[in-house]
Amino acid sequence: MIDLRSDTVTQPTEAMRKRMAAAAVGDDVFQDDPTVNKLEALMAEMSGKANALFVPSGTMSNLVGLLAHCQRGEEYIVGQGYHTYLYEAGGAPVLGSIVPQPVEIEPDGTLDLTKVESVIKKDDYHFARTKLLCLENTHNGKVISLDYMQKAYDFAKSKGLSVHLDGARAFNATVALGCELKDLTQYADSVSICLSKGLGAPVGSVLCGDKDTIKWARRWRKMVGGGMRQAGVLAAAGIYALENHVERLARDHAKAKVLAERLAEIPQLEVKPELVQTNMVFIRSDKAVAAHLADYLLQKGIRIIPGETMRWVLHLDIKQEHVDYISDQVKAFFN
Ligand code: TLP
Repeated sequence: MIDLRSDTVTQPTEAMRKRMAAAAVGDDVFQDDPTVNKLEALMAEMSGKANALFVPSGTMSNLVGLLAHCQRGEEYIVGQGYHTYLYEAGGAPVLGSIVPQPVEIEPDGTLDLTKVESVIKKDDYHFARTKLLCLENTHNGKVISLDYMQKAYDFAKSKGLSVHLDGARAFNATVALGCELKDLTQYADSVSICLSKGLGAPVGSVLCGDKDTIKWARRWRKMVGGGMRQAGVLAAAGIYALENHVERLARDHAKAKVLAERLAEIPQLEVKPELVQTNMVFIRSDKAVAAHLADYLLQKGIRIIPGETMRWVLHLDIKQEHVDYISDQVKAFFN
């Protein structure tokens, strides 16, 4: 099956499974799993932060990150369509009693800082206290520039706010920008990075930040049931991914571009190859046609999520020859 629904669907490679099987483990709640400790040290080093914390998912990493910055009744400003607002089942307000203040996202995936400024609450007991600006990079496959990151960070600091970066796909951003992770993460107080997306690990995310932030996040992780025991088998997959699967993300980006170019030749679909920056292709089509297309492709061994706007995601398990096969099958459907 060629699965385009997300880059979360990747299968661990043979070499990764070997590293997992051979991992030295301990009880990570006691902080004595050597492989988890190694992964956390590696991620802290790569992100230029003092500490890091291994957690089961990006959702939990964002949650404990937000809660490390905001106390009950405090507010975080966030993009209307960012994962930390829209796709985490309302975890931050429900579990953490913190208040999201969504702001419309600009076409390039950033937040307009004038709009952000306009929703910062003044110090008045009628209002929630604004504490945090939450960004996302990449957002819907779009890379947010270092220039914007710096501006947003400086702006946040001038307003006394912290910055959390949902960097679920931060490595897609750094590979596209041609920079190191720390060049990007220097503009955030905390960053959540997923190992289980384009990097191809089966499970896991890492929250990076200063000592205090990670100390709080560790406490929240325990509270929400994310304290794992012999988690070194999972951390080993993450270390393997960091060592072997970062640079190769460029290949996913190239495949996405080629796929977008091929699909753009089909008049019934609206695709803009020039907007493809990383591993995601967005395709607009008639909703009913998309549903038929999804059924047709499934019979041909290709899985997509149908819709008026579809996101097709390229990853480790989709080879160049699959790109040819996918575009041939889509063309065959429309012919
Ligand atoms: N996103 C998933 C879905 O939930 C939409 C996907 O298939 O893309 N931040 C961002 C920007 C994400 O895209 C995701 C996953 C997460 C955080 C959460 O990661 P997990 O799935 O590990 O909780």
